[in-house]
Amino acid sequence: MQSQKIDQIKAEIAAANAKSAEELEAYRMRFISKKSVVAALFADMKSIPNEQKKEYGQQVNEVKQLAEEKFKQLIEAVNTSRQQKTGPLPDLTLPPTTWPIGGIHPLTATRQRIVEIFERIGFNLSEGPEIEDDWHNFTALNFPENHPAREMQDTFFIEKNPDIALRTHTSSVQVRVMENEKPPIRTLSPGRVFRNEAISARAHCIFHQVEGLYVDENVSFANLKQTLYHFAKEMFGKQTQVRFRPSFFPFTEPSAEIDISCQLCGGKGCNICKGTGWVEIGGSGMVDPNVLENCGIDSEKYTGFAFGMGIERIAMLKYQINDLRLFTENDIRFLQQFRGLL
Ligand code: 2U9
Repeated sequence: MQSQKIDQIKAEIAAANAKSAEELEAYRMRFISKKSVVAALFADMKSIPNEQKKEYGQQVNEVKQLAEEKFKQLIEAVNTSRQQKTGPLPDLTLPPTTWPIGGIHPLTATRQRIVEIFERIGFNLSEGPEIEDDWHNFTALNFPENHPAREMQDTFFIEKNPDIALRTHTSSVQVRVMENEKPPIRTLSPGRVFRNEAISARAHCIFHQVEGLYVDENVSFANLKQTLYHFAKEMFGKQTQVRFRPSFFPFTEPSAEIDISCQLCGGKGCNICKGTGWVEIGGSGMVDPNVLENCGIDSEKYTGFAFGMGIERIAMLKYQINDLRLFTENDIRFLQQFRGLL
């Protein structure tokens, strides 16, 4: 009875095969593990009459050895077939290969920081198309019919169609916001803009802007100044001074250029600020009533302020970068310096 069982298990072991790790595990469970048929044979020992115990023990030990021997062979076979399929395993004791980790592009980091500062004081983000029509890019913004910015040499028109162009500023996004929403409006539009200019250290035909717009009842120039003071100090540090210089833009009245105290010399005068102690970071002003009306907002009831700045310019001032072309050349030696920025 027992010897029949032993013969059957021996035959099963001899016939066993494994082509995969799963089959190998099934074999281990059946013949090697604590719950295996071989373990059961050992457990049967107590029901064997004493005079047969010795012989039975020898037979069971033999089965155990056969099972283990076969297990080794099967492991070997499965490994060989895996290596034939995928090649030999690498040396798993070697230290791992480390790949250089990329960094955030300085323009992205600068944009994110600007966005964060304005989001915290209640501005939300708006986006719009890079290909614009004349209305949203120029006419709604109070550009006169003969304004030089509308000329081919300043603006990229699509297929010489005078109505469709690559946006020259992200103000066009804010025109869309005003057309679609009612005040209070507090919105920030970062984005890529295009101007037909020769590429140099100080100018590029593609660059990035952030423009802000706040429209509500009783919005004043004092609100504009306070908002930009706050921004300048958050962006460049508490010691930063801000000044406004009168200027002109078709879409704001009055208008002002925004200067901050030079980061390099702290206002004493150096070659970055050309000896003045001040550097320009953007423009601003009270939204021209014509612009509000063009966008369907009652200019008797509402007023607004707006500002704009170049992200490249802010990044250049913040990180002391002296050539705009570095942002787009993807020179790894330049980019690596900004690793871990965010
Ligand atoms: C609406 C109305 C008015 C946004 C403004 C500026 C002044 C400005 C420049 C800074 C450097 C562009 O990147 S730059 O060349 N921008 O000087 N932008 S006020 O005025 C708006 C915006 C939207 C509806």
